[in-house]
Amino acid sequence: QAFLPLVMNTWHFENATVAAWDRLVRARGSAVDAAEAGCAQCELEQCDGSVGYGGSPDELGETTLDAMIMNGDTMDLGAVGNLHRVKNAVGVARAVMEHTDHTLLVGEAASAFAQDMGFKAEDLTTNRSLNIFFQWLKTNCQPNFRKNVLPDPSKSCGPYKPEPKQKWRSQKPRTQTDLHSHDTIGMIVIGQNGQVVAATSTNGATHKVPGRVGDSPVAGAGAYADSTAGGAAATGQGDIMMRFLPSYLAVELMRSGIDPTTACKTAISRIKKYHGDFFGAIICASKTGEYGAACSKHPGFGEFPFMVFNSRTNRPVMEKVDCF
Ligand code: SD4
Repeated sequence: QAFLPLVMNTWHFENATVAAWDRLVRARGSAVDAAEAGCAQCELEQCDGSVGYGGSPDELGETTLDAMIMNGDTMDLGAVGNLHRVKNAVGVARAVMEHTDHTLLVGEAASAFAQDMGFKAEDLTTNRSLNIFFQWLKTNCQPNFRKNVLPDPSKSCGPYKPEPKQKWRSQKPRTQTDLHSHDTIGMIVIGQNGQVVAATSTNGATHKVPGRVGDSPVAGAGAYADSTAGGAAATGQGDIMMRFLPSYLAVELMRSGIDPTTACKTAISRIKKYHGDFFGAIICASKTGEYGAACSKHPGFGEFPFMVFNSRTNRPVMEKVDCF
């Protein structure tokens, strides 16, 4: 049985769930307002260091952000990729949706747009992100690092390899926070009126090649919303996941009458066919508020937590799904 309204998000980011619910129900905001508020809460709190400023430094040590928001009533979408020096990436994504005819702005020009729209320019580097960067430099800086490129160690170190994250994941997590590091907030909000909105925000992959944009700001990859079918949002190895548009697939499966859990599983299975143990998860909700989730089993990642707040739970509840 389904219960609207619904707020649902990836991982255990409970304050984000509550922020979205408060905006939707207590402040009588729209589902767009709520999804923005939820993701913005994580950006502010730097959820697990993987959302917002001060996390996932790239090969040059800089933190950049990816975010999107999609309105399933109008099918409008705004997104930013590789956003520099602006903390509130989901706010900028909403500005792209509401103040331009475009869908996705990237890089320095996206930052210039953000500043034009009144967002503050600030350094996204913190002691924490610098430490991560310098630790990585110590072990990974090889001068002649990219094929057919003359060595220029002053420029960058690399090549980018996701190993540090995978190695880290296969270790026993030390704390609850460690367990969930390096993850994106993906949120689905369905208003009482049936409006489906999906949003994401992340600082992406650690030690990425500068310029890399992940799945989170890509329509149908990081998230998708269509009020005539449902919504979905993904987290995990975006470089792989974005090739399969898992959020779009899940929403289309729900449109055809498939239940949300099966839709999520099918979207993950499609990727597993080619990448047996990729790291990734997806949450799905049908337009009536039924929901489900699925994740791919990966060393050190056997279950995936997600948050649900609806008129039945009447409070934020963390649920878990076993990965397969
Ligand atoms: C990305 N999907 O940029 C994001 C990061 C993430 O777990 O969710 N990591 O690839």
